[in-house]
Amino acid sequence: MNRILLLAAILGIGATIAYLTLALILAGGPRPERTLGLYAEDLRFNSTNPPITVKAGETIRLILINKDTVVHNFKVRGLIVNSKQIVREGEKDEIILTAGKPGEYTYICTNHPVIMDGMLVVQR
Ligand SMILES: [Cu+2]
Repeated sequence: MNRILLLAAILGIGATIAYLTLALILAGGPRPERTLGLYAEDLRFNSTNPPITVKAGETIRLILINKDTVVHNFKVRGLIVNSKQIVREGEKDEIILTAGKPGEYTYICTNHPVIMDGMLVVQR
């Protein structure tokens, strides 16, 4: 009887470890090193479309918050940014961005690319 209880306990611990490992894998992906707020308001990002500077290899979280009544989004030209969701008024979206090769890239709102554009600077 004790052997059955021991076996059940071992199986239970094994299942728990397997579950936690799977949870860690599913929650994986790059961990952001810092978070930046990006407000879309009056057809600009943060009033002036400021440069966003990151180090090569750094992962940042961008929180895009729409304060306008029109639809905005965020995209970096020439880079695969893992979210291009359109954010409606009052909504926000989170973008995890891992900087690759050093250089200067243009970020835009694809709905208003002429006036909602700034530089993403990836430093060495
Ligand atoms: Cu826009």
